[in-house]
Amino acid sequence: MITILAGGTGSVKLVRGAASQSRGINVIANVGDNYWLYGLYVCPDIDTILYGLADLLDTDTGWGIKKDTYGFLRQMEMLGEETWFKIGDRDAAIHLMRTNMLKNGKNLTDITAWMCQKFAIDTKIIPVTDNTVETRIVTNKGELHLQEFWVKHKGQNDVEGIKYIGADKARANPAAVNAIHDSQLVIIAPGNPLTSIGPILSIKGIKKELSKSKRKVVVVSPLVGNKAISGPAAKYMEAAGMEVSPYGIAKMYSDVASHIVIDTSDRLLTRKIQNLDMKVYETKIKMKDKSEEEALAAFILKQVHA
Ligand code: FO1
Repeated sequence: MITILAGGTGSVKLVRGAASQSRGINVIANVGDNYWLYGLYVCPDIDTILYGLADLLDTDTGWGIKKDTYGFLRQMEMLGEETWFKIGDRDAAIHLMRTNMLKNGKNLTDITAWMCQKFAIDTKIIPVTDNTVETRIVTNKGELHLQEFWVKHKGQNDVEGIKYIGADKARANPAAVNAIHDSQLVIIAPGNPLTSIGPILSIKGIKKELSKSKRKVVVVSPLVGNKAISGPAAKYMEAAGMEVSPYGIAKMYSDVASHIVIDTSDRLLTRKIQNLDMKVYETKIKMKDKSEEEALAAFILKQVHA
């Protein structure tokens, strides 16, 4: 059994690669990006994994459903609503069903399992918690929800810090804790360390189980050199006072992971990372197409052993 900790657009490629190599994959999904909009509960990271595995993901944007239409959004605009968050028509159906099921007393875990069944996905997508955890970006202009900072304001404000509101009270999903415990290998996907994986680690029960399982946990660097493969990871890492490099990544995860995969071009850092008591693997980590997703997943499954 293999478990992958995953956020959004950076993580889905590895999840897809792993699912092509092995059955019985569990994905523990971030919920910190979840956002209420027009009375609908949007779970971007769960949906990105869902659409990615169902081969429905819009791979140009990295989110949403490919070839979706935007009639619903145009109508909201006509009604005077803000439309900076682009919800497509088919995507909206997912949020609507989820919201109705929540209103009828179902929890996010059961709803997500039902969605996986509807999309005929045999990978298990497990929300890290059924409680609310909200990632907020502290900026020079005040605190913003991650979606407002990144999508509405286009990540323009200076970042002073990141908060995971509700994490201290959130109960780790027992299915997530069991998945970590029962897996031979746990992979931390190359997602944003502070806004995709950080909220997962901010939940005590998850961090504790990972620390206990450290010998079988491998992290895949989301950086090559001092640049994020995609998204604003470098900006957030700087604000958190971290070194923006695969070494900074290794340091952040060194209490929950004992293996790290870095890009071959970063091999000069291997020695320094080994001093953190981590085993280092060098390979090509950028995944530009399906064959590269499969190649990286196959490399990890073959090379990394507890
Ligand atoms: N990202 C954008 O940059 N612009 C959007 O309008 C946008 C809409 C959107 C709708 C549904 C969804 O599931 C994701 C969406 N995203 C959009 C992606 C999202 O903001 C983030 O990339 C993730 O939360 C990060 O993992």
